Amino acid sequence: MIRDQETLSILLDSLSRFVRERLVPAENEVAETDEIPAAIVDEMRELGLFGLSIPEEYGGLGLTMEEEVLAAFEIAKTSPAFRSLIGTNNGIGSQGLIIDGTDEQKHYYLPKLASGELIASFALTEPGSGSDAASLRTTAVRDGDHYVINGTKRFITNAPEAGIYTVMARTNPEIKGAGGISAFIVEKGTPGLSLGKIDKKMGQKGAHTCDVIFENCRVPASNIIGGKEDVGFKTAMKVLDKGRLHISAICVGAAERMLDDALRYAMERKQFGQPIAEFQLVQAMLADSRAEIYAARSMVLDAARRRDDKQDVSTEASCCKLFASEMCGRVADRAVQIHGGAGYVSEYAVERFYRDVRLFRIYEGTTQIQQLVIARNMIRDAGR
Ligand code: COS
Repeated sequence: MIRDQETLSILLDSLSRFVRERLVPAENEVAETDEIPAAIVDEMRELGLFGLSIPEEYGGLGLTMEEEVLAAFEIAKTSPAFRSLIGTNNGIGSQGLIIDGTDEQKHYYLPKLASGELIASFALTEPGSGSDAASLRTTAVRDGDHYVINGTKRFITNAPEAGIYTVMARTNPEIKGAGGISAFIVEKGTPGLSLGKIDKKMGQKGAHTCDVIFENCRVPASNIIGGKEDVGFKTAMKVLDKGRLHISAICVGAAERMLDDALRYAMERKQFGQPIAEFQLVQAMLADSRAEIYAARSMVLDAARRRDDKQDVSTEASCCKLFASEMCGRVADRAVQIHGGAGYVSEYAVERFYRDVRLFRIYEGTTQIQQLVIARNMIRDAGR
């Protein structure tokens, strides 16, 4: 749902320019230093990137899902680390509050997230609970007007930078599965909260993950999202429905970037007396990539429009995440292949992208979890 085409076009143009002129030239520095330069973070704040999908009444740009995926197509044409920094504020870090938070919680936290003053992160995964998220073991035990949280969360994106954590913890130990889980906002600096060392990842240098550890961490009872116990797993799943669409759009943008790089290389690189782009076997790789990107882009836009139309898009979001992330992996592989030996050395961005995009098939639900969600929903709907 595009509300105002002219304003959106201005936003997309300025994003595209920012990516081209500021972010792409800084990619190597970010990869080498594992840090996004502070000046760039400030510019991201000024552009409103931390609040793209936070409602306007809380200081964000309030983009609809369709507008957000169009913005994500642009942002993803550079290192995913830049997107990752703003991604949790717009996505999994803030959406729990936006979807299920109380008015008071929204008014208190969302303006700080929209401005980028606070970074949010989403703490669901644990050492023993990844795909089987409902088996999580972190506990939150009520003690007067507080909850006492104990447990460890793993691979938490932006945890080292975060000012608040959306934490899923078991408030009802009698219920082993999804039913006994609640979602909390925990602020940085709360006694009993500490961080593990930063994970050494295969790619996405500049985006940081680490363990978040809770040892008798006392959180005010008013910080339970929505003021309700035992509905936190559903909050997390609703958050992921939206997050999966966003990541799908990121897969499309990253694939477009890799294909642009591969096309440019194929037109410049000469072998057997002509540019390799003239060879039909190279053309096949270019054409298959173009067609698959187009398919993923169309799927993502369709699902985003349906979500704006208030439809349940759990199945569509999983279809998009499944197809777009696998597509992105295939495009990365072909882009390296087209670059030949040059694709294996770090002088070319495609070597870095190949490693960076591998994560897309894993986080916010693996490909196999998307298959499971799609098939389960099909069987449920057929039985109605
Ligand atoms: N929206 C709203 N509610 C949802 C939902 C959704 N998209 N998906 C599930 N629920 C509800 C179900 O309706 C069910 O509620 P009831 O018991 O009232 O019927 C409850 O949540 C439990 O769902 P379900 O029974 O499907 O849970 P399972 O444990 O069987 O499986 C999967 C859930 C596997 C789909 C879930 O654990 C998952 O998505 N895992 C991957 C986690 C992930 O993406 N991790 C990435 C880390 S975050 S970057």
